[in-house]
Amino acid sequence: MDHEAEAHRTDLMTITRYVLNEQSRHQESRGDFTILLSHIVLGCKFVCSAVNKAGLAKLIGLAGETNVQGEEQKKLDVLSNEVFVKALISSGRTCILVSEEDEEATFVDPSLRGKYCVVFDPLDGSSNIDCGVSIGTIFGVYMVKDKDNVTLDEVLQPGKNMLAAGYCMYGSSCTLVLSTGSGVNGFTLDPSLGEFILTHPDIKIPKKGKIYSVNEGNAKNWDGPTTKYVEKCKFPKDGDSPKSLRYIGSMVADVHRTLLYGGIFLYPADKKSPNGKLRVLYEVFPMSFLMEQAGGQAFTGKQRALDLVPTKIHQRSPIFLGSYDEVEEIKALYAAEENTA
Ligand code: AFP
Repeated sequence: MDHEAEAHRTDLMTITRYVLNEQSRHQESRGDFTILLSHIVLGCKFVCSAVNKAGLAKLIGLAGETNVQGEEQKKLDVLSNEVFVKALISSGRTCILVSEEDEEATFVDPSLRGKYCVVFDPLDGSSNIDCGVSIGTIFGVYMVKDKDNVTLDEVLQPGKNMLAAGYCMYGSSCTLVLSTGSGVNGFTLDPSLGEFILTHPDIKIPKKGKIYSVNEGNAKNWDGPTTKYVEKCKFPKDGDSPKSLRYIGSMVADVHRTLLYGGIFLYPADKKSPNGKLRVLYEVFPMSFLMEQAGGQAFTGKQRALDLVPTKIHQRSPIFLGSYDEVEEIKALYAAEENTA
């Protein structure tokens, strides 16, 4: 019997235990972040369960449709948003919420206010729901200076000011990946315990990768550097093997694979969408934060993604993120183009 492995199996590091351990390293900490995170985790567990039951419970459908009982059905993304908004407000630790589902930011009632702002996409990849492909929740956390005097500027901050970021992927297993600014850790939901257990400690993205991930259907409208990079992935001139293409169309799933196996995920600008498609606050920033924390890079085509200062809550940006060396290549192609302009 492998006693060491056995000891490991019986000494479970849950996400709450992990964050409490982290908290104990900061004497000034009063446990507010642990409480906030436990509410985010609750939202993830609820959405995971709803996603798993979606077909059975007839949760899939258009918002506003009625089911056979004549009750109004809620589309999964609408339901997920409601669950997260309520969980975050009831934590008593938030003051501003920005959700992909809501046009305006939510300012929490002063009586329930705490010091954190949470930006999130409650159910990213929702066009994949109906065919059972992996989808996820993405979130980022900022801290305000004065919770009694908050303005929208508190969330219009560069991503490098985030305190924590993460995502939860609802796939063949439910995996929550989190960074509080000192590395990246992955936790998998054990459905029998109802607990997220540390299964991927200290994730580091491989420095180079053999996979590229992009919607090639947009290729005819790409700019020069993106076209050159993808051409090189397919027809390398330096004797390397061509890279494999993997594209799910769910950012959480594509980024999760990139984080674990290495490679690059790109959603570039194109002639039709000069700002790309993905949203800065709750897609680009949290994923860029995680990539950097895991040793990779994230670039917008112009600058380090985490240096971008958003001016609108639902702003979009092109994004190239993944293994350090792959993003380095993209940066060199953009720099070369600028020099010839
Ligand atoms: P949906 O939520 O509409 O499915 O969009 C998903 C997403 O925001 C992101 O998760 C994907 O990476 C990206 O869009 C896919 O976009 P394309 O369908 O244009 O490739």
